[in-house]
Amino acid sequence: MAGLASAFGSGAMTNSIEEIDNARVLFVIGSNTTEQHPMIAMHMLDAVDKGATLIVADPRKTQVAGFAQIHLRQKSGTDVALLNGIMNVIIDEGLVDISFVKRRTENFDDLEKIVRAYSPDVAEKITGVPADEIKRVARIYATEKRSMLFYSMGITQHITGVDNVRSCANLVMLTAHIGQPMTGLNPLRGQNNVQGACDMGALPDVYSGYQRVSDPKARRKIGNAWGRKLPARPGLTMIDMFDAALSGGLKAMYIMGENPVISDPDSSHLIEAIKKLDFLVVQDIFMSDTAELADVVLPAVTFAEKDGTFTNTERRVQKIRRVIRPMFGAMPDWKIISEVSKKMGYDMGYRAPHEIMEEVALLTPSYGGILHHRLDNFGIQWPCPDTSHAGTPFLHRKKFAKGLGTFNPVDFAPPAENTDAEYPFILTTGRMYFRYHTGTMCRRTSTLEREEPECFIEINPKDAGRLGVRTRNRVRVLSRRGEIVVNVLVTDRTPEGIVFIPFHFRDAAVNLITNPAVDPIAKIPEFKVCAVRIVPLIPKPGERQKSLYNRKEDIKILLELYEEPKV
Ligand SMILES: Nc1nc2c(c(=O)[nH]1)N[C@H]1C(S)=C(S)[C@@H](COP(=O)(O)OP(=O)(O)OC[C@H]3O[C@@H](n4cnc5c(=O)[nH]c(N)nc54)[C@H](O)[C@@H]3O)O[C@H]1N2
Ligand SMILES: Nc1nc2c(c(=O)[nH]1)N[C@H]1C(S)=C(S)[C@@H](COP(=O)(O)OP(=O)(O)OC[C@H]3O[C@@H](n4cnc5c(=O)[nH]c(N)nc54)[C@H](O)[C@@H]3O)O[C@H]1N2
Ligand SMILES: [Mo]
Repeated sequence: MAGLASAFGSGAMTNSIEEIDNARVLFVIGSNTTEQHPMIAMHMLDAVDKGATLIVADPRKTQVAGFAQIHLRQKSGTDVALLNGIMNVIIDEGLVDISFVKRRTENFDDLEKIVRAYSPDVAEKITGVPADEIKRVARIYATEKRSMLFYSMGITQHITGVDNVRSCANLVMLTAHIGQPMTGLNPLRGQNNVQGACDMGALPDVYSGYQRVSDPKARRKIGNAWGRKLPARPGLTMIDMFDAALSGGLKAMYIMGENPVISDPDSSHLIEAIKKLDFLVVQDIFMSDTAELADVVLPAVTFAEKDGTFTNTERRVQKIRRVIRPMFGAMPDWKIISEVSKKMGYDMGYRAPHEIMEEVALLTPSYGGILHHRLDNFGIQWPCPDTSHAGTPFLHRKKFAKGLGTFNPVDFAPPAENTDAEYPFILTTGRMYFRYHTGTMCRRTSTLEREEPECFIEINPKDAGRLGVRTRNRVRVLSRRGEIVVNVLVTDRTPEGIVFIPFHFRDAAVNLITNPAVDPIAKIPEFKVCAVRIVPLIPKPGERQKSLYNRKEDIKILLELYEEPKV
């Protein structure tokens, strides 16, 4: 999910969460912030209370859109056209920060050429957003100095994910909303430590700190520290790995902290690939759906049972501390990996997490001054080159990491799958407040479970009328990959022609029907757009609607969780 190349560096917030409070414009595109990043959303709502303008661009009427002064409801997968339209107005009306563009960027002429073709009227035709709204947003975002842009999966989970991020970067540079406090290009990263995992090189083409595997100097430096010659060729991405497993080129896999059986697109294809493997190891804190398919399951401990660090979306490295003793002989992930490595003939020699951090600091310029003993209070934001450095609240102050910021103009391209007579609806998928991903963790708490016990599909009232379905009716949802059965939720949260299903429910796993098409550069799947057909299911006379929990083992678990209401 990471490694999205931007015009000027790696994928973390350029600025800090605290700065949000005093920003004047918040442009939130493809992020359901109040539900998915509630702590960050609190800062946004504080800013709104102080008079900031909140602009949300999302096809769905999300909770955060309810707080916005302007809500742009573009058709799914048309963000490049929307952003080009906004930049067209900025150029046309002379709102470009010319001195910034001259001093700090390159390739403006190419951007101008492409963007000129996206007049507000052209952008309206593609996106469905009224031309006047596009003009209004362009003026507000460009003219206010303290304008912050935020994006999340609504921008990245497309075959044009990199194009979308590039368009956001183009907009930010065009208006000089970068390199100053209360500005910036701010991706809201997902998991507690996805930023840290990427920073540490859990990507196929980089070592820690985004030092490239293909760079002989980096390879030699790290190889020397480890006493091994390192391969010069980048590894495979996750999607490529499963394809290789399916074609027989990859024989064994070690999956750690991930439940791809539920979270990857087109999951029946994925399960087929897993079954072809000779050997599968899964390292998890619970028996996940993927662990059930493994030859060996290695039990890891949770965040509360280990020491170490997590790095959050604003690049802040924070210390975590063990508060309960590990149970059932489970071990921290680092320890399991070290033990496996030792058995395979290479002794990593770490005795505790702080020793690993010392090695990270030694080999990673941006983490050079980040050591456990310095993290006790508030943590430190990278880059932090040495132990006298206090960390970096916002990036790109004087120059971009690569020198000049490059405009990467992009043309609009449609999603991989379009609607037609057979599959007339666009399906978009995502999350909701009360659930966490595939449910291996959150399904174990009854307080969360009761909030939204079953999977649903959001359908606009007009579409529901045409289909003849009501809330809580059951429908089949079919794509070119497969089908699931879900409950209907009639709501104007989703616009006509678009339906939404959360991916949290294993009993109606939406990834059985999503499209595995990926962005050619970032290899991120197009979770946000595929084409589906909806078929109403009406119970026969005298029959009651069967529960979605229709598998034997699920009913058993369910009965254990419930008690009879007391009369
Ligand atoms: N409670 C809870 N919080 C979470 C998570 C969770 O599972 N549960 N997961 C965490 C993780 S790992 C992540 S990555 C984040 C994700 O956080 P978000 O990205 O905010 O969540 P999503 O629901 O995936 O999608 C965000 C929005 O994208 C919109 N969208 C769909 N198509 C398009 C489009 O074409 N363009 C635009 N602009 N928007 C579109 C959807 O309507 C949706 O509101 O949340 C994190 N926080
Ligand atoms: N349709 C659709 N699919 C999506 C998305 C979408 O928007 N739509 N979003 C995608 C995104 S952004 C994400 S991030 C993925 C998430 O997909 P996954 O990462 O596969 O989902 P999780 O349920 O978070 O699974 C994490 C696993 O890690 C385990 N775990 C937790 N803590 C630890 C630990 O400390 N050590 C170890 N070893 N294991 C641990 C949990 O028990 C769980 O089984 O889903 C992706 N899939
Ligand atoms: Mo994520």
